Amino acid sequence: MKRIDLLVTGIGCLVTPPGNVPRCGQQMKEVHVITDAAVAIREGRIVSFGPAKEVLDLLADVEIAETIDVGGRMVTPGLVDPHTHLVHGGSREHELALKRSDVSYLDILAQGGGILNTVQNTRAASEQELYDKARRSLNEMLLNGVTTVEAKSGYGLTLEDELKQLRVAKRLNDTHPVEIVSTFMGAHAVPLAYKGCAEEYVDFIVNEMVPKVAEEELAEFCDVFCEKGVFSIEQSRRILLKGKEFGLLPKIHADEIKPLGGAELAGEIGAISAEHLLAATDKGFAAMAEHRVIPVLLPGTSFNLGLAKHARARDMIDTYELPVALATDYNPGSCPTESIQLIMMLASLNLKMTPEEILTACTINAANALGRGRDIGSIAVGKRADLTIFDAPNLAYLPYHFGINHTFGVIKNGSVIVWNRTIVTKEAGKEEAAL
Ligand code: IZC
Ligand code: ZN
Repeated sequence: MKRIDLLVTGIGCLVTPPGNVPRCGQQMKEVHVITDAAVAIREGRIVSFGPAKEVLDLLADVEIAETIDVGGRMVTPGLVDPHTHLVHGGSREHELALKRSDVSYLDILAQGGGILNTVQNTRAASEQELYDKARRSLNEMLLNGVTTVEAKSGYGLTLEDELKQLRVAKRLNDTHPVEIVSTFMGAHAVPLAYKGCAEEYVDFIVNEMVPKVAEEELAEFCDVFCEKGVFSIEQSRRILLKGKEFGLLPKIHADEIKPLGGAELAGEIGAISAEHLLAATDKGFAAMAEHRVIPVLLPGTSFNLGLAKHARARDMIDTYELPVALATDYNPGSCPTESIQLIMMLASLNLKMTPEEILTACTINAANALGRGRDIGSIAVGKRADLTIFDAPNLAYLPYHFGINHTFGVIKNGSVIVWNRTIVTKEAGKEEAAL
């Protein structure tokens, strides 16, 4: 071995799911735990990890540029948040009272509020304003231990405004140490200009928006809010297949409120993931299992909407052997939180997932929901050195001691970017000082 750029020592316990591929069913519980561990990093990638003694023996004659001691803390792969609506203008705290007086999410939308309120604010905001706001949220996510974030458009709903949101996401990716993965979601709501003419808006999405987004290489994925009163199964199919034709892999907000059959559609068209799934049926789960669709569950949303119903994570894992992933769904309406650790607690409380399953869901399965399982999502030789350092003695401690941030430090691409709960560097291989 040649030189090592960074040696991370003093790891009380290193916990990681193994490998690159989605971990299904009972595999989700199988995580590797190594006590008194070390990780060696070169050029942003992991070159060795394991019991500290073994790693140090291997490095006996190797030049080590920098060593950090994490003081006995727990280290996991950097967390991955595979479903957010990161870039948007404004906020919707005025909807809180409506929600608490039992006006439903879909009724607020039907009355021109909800998503459409954020559309107004996003259109009115400059790129710089959207960038500054999203960057603050991204810093929160980073301080929570997240190293890769998916970001959807869908608050523009005109070609120019959708491109504006996607360009902001691209600029964030270029300038902030956290990696941003972009999803085009022009089919988030039917804009007021097309009220009563949803089909014409769908024509516009498939004929104008999808080709332009693909041509400008502004997104990797295409998503649709497939829901009663929003986009139908037929409309969702049309949009997602057109996206696929243009190289945008399908994702779908499926069966969140009504069981429309979004999970079945996800199977049929070979979506990479289907999200929410509170109302999904057994037939839907079977279709997802057959076509290897990753369920991305968002327990913060059902919590914040005050729903009694939760996604059937146990059935998905135990019966259908699906590779469940978790995400914040950070958005200004149904889930205004950047905290992935709150989501981890809710996955324990309401989805009855074990701490091991939760880690797998927030790392390797989430990475695969973004098509990045070979690069991130586990601690393995050759993968990116994205690590989260927790002030916690073990995995179960995270959902147990709830409501606070346990992240002490974060390493992204081999650079220490959070230390002692503070963002510490302007580097990490990005063009411009971000922080
Ligand atoms: O702004 O309400 N569910 N889209 C679908 C959202 C929630 C985001 C929002
Ligand atoms: Zn969403």
